[in-house]
Amino acid sequence: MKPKQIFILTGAGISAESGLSTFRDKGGLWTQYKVEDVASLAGYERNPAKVLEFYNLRRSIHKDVQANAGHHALGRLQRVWAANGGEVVICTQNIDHLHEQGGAVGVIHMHGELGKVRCHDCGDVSLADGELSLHLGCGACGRTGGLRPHVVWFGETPLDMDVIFEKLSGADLFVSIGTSGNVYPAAGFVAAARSADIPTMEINLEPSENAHLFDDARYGKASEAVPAWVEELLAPD
Ligand code: BJW
Repeated sequence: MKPKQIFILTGAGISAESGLSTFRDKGGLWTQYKVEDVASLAGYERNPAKVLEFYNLRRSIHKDVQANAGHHALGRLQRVWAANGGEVVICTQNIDHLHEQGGAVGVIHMHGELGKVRCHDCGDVSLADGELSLHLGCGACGRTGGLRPHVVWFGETPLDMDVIFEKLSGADLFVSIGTSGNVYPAAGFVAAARSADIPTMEINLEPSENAHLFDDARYGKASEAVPAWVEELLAPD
């Protein structure tokens, strides 16, 4: 029988073929930058200009990328499932907007969004065009210098965890796509699904750290493996 509620977790691998670097692969971001310098609050407090430079570089790259066949296939799956009374929840660790560009709606960005900033002083979150700088003022409280990228760094609490666990516990299929399974709490979702007797599957270029926890797996490029899986699901019984 086909699943009704599908919970999909995605990571950097789904956006790799759109031209965005992953983190831990050869040549990935964490092989070029020190995580503790650019992805921790302590690093930001030590050298905010350096952190803003890192995110400005990524903002300029993200501006020009396009969703690939993997993102589009998930958008299509979500639409067809909704039209038939089911639900596909897409929860991404990615801070890009390629799922939305691929037609997905209600995407949960558990590690934040590159296109937004958050005021370190008042917590206000807003869209931000152009370069981030220490000279920008917060539209809500007016303070200058406190606008940081709206992303989740190590040691910070990922966003929307209540919704995530509610949706995950109500799913009847958990699918993990393009993530290495190194970073918690996302890396723990497969174990949570298993302990709730929810079938699990991973789609990745290669077996992830958690490969042994999945009931099923498909290994290959996201741009091919994801559309192939979606076609199978959409095929008549
Ligand atoms: C393809 C492909 C293709 C390539 N097709 N596939 C000790 C034990 C357990 C936990 C901890 C611990 N010590 C500390 C912790 C907690 C810590 C953590 O997990 N650390 C580990 C590293 C040990 N976690 C945290 O601090 C998190 N917060 C937290 O735990 O709060 C407590 C809390 C929990 C629960 C409820 C309430 C409170 C926060 C983590 C924040 C992570 N932030 C980053 C940066 C975000 C902003 C930015 O982008 O700059 O998020 S780090 C980075 O890693 C980014 C990613 O979202 C995240 C995951 O990476 P991802 O997506 O898996 O990428 P890769 O590169 O690792 O893998 C890519 C995969 O794709 C590979 O497998 C490839 O094979 C594959 N691939 N090409 C298909 N074409």
